Amino acid sequence: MIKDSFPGKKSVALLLDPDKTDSDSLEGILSVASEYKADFIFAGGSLTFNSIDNLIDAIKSLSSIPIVLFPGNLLQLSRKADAILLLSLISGRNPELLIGNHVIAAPYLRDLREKLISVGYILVGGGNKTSVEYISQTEAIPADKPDIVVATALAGEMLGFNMIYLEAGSGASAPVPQRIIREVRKNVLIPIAVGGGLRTPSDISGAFDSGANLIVLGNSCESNPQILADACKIRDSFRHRMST
Ligand code: 1GP
Repeated sequence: MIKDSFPGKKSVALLLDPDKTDSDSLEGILSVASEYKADFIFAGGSLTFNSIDNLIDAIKSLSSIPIVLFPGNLLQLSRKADAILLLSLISGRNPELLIGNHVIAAPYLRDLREKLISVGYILVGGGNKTSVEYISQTEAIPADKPDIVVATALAGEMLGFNMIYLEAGSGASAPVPQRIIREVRKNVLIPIAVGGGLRTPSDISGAFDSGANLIVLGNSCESNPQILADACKIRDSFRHRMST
């Protein structure tokens, strides 16, 4: 079961958005993901022009990498994924994204319990306002306020979330600062995922080095699939270092 090992060691996830993925690009990026053994395919996005089930079917026909639902909204629930992130936007104060949507989703999810991974989802502001901030109608925690991020992550851990997700927002001009990841790592024991604006090998190794267990890559892989291969190689070198 994915949930039990999620994410047990340094891991890489490729994020595919149903609205940004066409069949040609899907084939190309999934062949890189399979060759370099990406750990997970995340499926989800901020808007929902296209069906998440169709995307999951297409991914399954091309790869055997576990698919993790990363739902941007209730229209993106699916029974087809191997695991489901139950995200609570704990950096914000929008009650629908803290508990309201979960109440609506719970009856649908009750027989999928073994697939659920509860996530304390924390937006960290960079510069530009991101889609997730606008759509969620919440404010990200400013990147120069690490104490607030740490306090929020600690509260998430105390409330029993399985994982903390530090999110700069898809296409963010800068990723979550490494000192923030480091501070959160020092303070919580549960796994930390980091995503948004990771574009270069040094962004990726910096995030791992600062304590991220899982890094999530979306936009950068669309324009430069090689970055996914680089990320997997960096992950492998961290795993190797940790096992020696
Ligand atoms: C997942 O939102 C990210 O956490 C993905 O961000 O598209 O900027 O990689 P990018």
